[in-house]
Amino acid sequence: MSKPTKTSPAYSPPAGGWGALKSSAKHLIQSENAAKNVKALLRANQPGGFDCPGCAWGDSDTAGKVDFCENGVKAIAWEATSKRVSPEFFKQHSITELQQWDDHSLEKSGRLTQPMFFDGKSDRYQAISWDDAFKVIADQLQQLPSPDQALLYTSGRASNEAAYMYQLFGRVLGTNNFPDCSNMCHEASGIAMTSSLGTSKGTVTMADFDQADAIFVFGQNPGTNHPRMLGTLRKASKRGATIVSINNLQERGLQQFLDPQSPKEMILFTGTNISQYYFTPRLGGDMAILRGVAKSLLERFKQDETVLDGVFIAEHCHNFATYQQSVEATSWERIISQSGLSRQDIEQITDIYASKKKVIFTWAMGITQHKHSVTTIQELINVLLLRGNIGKPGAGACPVRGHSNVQGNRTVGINEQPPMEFLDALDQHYAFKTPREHGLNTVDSIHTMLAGKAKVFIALGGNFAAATPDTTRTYQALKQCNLTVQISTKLNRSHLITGKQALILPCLGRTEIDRQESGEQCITVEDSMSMVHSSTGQNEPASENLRSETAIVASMALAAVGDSVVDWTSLMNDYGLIRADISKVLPGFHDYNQRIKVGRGFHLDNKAAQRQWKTRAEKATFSDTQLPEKLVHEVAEAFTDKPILTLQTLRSHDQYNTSIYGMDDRYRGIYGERRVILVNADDMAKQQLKNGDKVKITTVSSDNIVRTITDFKVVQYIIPAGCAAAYYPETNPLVPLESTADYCGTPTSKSIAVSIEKI
Ligand SMILES: Nc1nc2c(c(=O)[nH]1)N[C@H]1C(S)=C(S)[C@@H](COP(=O)(O)OP(=O)(O)OC[C@H]3O[C@@H](n4cnc5c(=O)[nH]c(N)nc54)[C@H](O)[C@@H]3O)O[C@H]1N2
Ligand SMILES: Nc1nc2c(c(=O)[nH]1)N[C@H]1C(S)=C(S)[C@@H](COP(=O)(O)OP(=O)(O)OC[C@H]3O[C@@H](n4cnc5c(=O)[nH]c(N)nc54)[C@H](O)[C@@H]3O)O[C@H]1N2
Ligand SMILES: [Mo]
Repeated sequence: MSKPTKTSPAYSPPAGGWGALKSSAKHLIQSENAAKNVKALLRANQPGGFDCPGCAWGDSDTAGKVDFCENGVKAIAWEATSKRVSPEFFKQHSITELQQWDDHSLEKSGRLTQPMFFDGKSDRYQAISWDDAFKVIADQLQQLPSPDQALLYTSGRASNEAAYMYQLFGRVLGTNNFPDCSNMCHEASGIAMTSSLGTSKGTVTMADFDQADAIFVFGQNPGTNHPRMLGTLRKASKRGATIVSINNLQERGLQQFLDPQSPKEMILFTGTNISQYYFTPRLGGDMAILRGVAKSLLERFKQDETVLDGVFIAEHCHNFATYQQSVEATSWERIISQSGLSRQDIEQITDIYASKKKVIFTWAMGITQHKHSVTTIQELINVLLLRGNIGKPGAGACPVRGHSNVQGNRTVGINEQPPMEFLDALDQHYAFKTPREHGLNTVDSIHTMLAGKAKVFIALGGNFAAATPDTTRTYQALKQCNLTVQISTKLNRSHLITGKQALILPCLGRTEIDRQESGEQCITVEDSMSMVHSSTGQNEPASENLRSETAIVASMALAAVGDSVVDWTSLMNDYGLIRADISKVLPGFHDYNQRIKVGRGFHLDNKAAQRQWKTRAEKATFSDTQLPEKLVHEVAEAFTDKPILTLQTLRSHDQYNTSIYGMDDRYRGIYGERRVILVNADDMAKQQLKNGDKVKITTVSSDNIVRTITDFKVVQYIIPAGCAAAYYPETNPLVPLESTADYCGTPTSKSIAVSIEKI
């Protein structure tokens, strides 16, 4: 199945190009704030400007040039809309009524303007003052029999300053319960890389992409989700680097890209070919591919010693011999059946890999949301190690993060399993005793709420009710809380699935000016390449009643835990003081306030990138696990006689996670609807399904819980047999809470065994 790039049946122009410009213009106009937003866009990702809330891709060195993409335009236009959800709106619409609205209509209603309270008695939110809102939270927290009955969720858009204050608040309160979006996202990357390399972060910088001989893109759709990465890949491809995509769908952006920022390409309408090679494995087949590459390399090594980097392995690596045995014990038959690729494909991948001196592997959700994600990423690292592709220029491991500051949130302490050194540093700096027991991750939090053992749920951003798995049970869980609190910019599902009482606390967005007592503030974020830089909002706030996330967290903390341990008010008045605290507590942040003023900020040291290994063995460690015994469809066969499909739940081109901007998925040729399931022609024939037939989709699992969603339209699509794809969050009711990745608890959103039935 290996081939040079094939044209997608769905969309023939290159990704980007005039289509992207047209779509950007449409979203700017719909924001009803076009002129203001164009001005704002010119400041996106520029020194002194704001960090685009679109994604976590690194900034290129484009001082003086624009550095944003269609994704960023949508994110900014969506935040900087002129529409408002005021107290009047809540007078007009009851909670029960709003529950009937779809996600698109909810968020499209505009920016939240005022704190709102649902007191559990009427069916409506009513305006409340900020002080009274903080009092409600403090009362509820103080009534808990244990601080561990509180859950503090974070979505990765919060700034370093807000996230640091939030974790400090939780720990002064006495809990490590910090479920966060990364539990559903790149958790597996952190866990795998920590055990193999002693770092949870990527080892490359933007400069490495300029030097790599080959870049392998695993399980990622940058054309939609990280469009600025396409600019980087385009540049690499133009200078002759080989780009290889491994993805079960033939994503348009990975095939051809016409850079809207290149006038020449735009006028001549000639895009750049991105991937020279494109392989389409079955869902969950990547570990088997990588194992195949390792097996082939080890076989070739017998004839040609230069195939492996023997000096690097001898000097820097641990456990090679055991790994070698483990690879030898894996049969080709198993590798081929599990990967869904042929032996020739795998040999071809090995040819490319072995012929290049400097190689980068990037990956995202197609790798991290499977049952065996941690071992798959360990195998990615194993293959990199075999040829010394860690810790040299132009080579390395690059987990491409999602939310624009999800990496920074972890760095500053949003972690339900915090490192002991970090807690020790907090104890020392603030003179209190941090809780030491591990807290709850996202899925465990839902179980705990369901069991009635967590009663106050606070969310710093995000849309927990919609983003999490097993929707029916998640709703039940949230409803059992005494209080749910959402710190948000826009109305979403999580405001409507309430505890006995609920609060909506409206906050400033990234694009807005943040004024505190000491003057206008900047915040800081960290991108996927560990660059920390500042971000300064440019727009006037959507309402004068909004507060910054940092100020909301500080006021909540002051009301709930007082100021005997931390002087919340001073920190809130001047974020420079928060950064000064961070620089004392966390390594790598010395002179934080000074260094963010220079250029594009500073790079956080990555020991693995310098070939220093903070692993147990103090070496880069080969992981010797075997391929999974069975993939999900094989496990599911025991529970049903019906034909089984493995379903991946993914993003369309017109959404940002649970924020649905529109109903089109341009690059996949789907327009005007989201309730679709992409199925292979043979699978359709087997079940006598025609294009456009309506089906219900049911999870196949061993428990007695029925998980069904209905009224989905079948779309015939080029996808490996036995695999299917449909959009998130509509499909979240299908993901069992119990179906999580080994060692990291991430819901297996990219491999759910389902059956489909015509309705
Ligand atoms: N516009 C926009 N930008 C975003 C987001 C958004 O929703 N919209 N979300 C942000 C966030 S939080 C994140 S985490 C990232 C997500 O970025 P992505 O990881 O690109 O997101 P998904 O849409 O989930 O796409 C998964 C890709 O992996 C492929 N895939 C699925 N399973 C497998 C597999 O088993 N093997 C292989 N090889 N491929 C597989 C799918 O076909 C798809 O191309 O994007 C961030 N940026
Ligand atoms: N089935 C399935 N489920 C998934 C995934 C999948 O691929 N498939 N992906 C998972 C992944 S990778 C992730 S990261 C999670 C995402 O989970 P979350 O991060 O919880 O969800 P989002 O949809 O990004 O959150 C959107 C909301 O954030 C609020 N918001 C936007 N900007 C700001 C801001 O600046 N500040 C504040 N306070 N609020 C703001 C708005 O109110 C908006 O409604 O979902 C996960 N769930
Ligand atoms: Mo994510």
